Amino acid sequence: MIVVHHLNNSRSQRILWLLEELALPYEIKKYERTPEQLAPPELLAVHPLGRSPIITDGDVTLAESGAIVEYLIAKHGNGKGVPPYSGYIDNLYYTHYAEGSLMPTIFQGYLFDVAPKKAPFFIRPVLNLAFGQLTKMLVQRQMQQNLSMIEAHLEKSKSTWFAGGPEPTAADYQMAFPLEALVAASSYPVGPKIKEYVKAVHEREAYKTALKKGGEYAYAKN
Ligand SMILES: N[C@@H](CCC(=O)N[C@@H](CS)C(=O)NCC(=O)O)C(=O)O
Repeated sequence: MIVVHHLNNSRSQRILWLLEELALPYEIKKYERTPEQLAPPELLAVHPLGRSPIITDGDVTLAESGAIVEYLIAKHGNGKGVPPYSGYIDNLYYTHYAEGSLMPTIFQGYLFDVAPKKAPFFIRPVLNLAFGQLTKMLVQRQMQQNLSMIEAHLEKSKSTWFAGGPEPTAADYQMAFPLEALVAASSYPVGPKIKEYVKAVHEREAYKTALKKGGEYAYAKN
């Protein structure tokens, strides 16, 4: 039996969505974020980094959502979730880009925003100024480039999905999380194609079922 070590409000929602699309039996072991929004220490007993998602499948314990998505499609997909030949490169790129480039940029923006708020009140004005400058110099330009690239890709895609095929592939399971987070919880100017894409993900029956099973998740908003 596949077990998903699932943290509330987290990337592991993408694994539940995939498992529902593949119609596989699985078990969810739920973990709650601490008041500091971190994963609880019990996850360290499953994997040395103690972050979610992690799956166990027989004697395999696997972390890193991209690796989990590729493993589940290859080992248990029965041909589902595989891109068309013409979409092989797009699938490869967006599967890795989601966590390799996009998420770090989003997270950098989040840190620059939150750092002054966590500081003692008397140094907040200085930090606001410094982190505001960093956000302008580093994050805003990068976010604009990232969002334009994704918007242009979705505009030219032959279908709703990143690899241009009839069904979601690994690239979609990886890209849906950052895109829905950007739509639901950021002030970045997200383009119409990205919004349409997030809506299409949320309309999948498998996604809805995964959402019910996963519990608290703040980003399923259109
Ligand atoms: N690149 C990893 C990121 C894993 C990760 O940072 N997960 C977050 C949940 S979205 C987490 O466990 N955060 C809690 C913590 O860092 O303590 C992946 O895609 O699996």
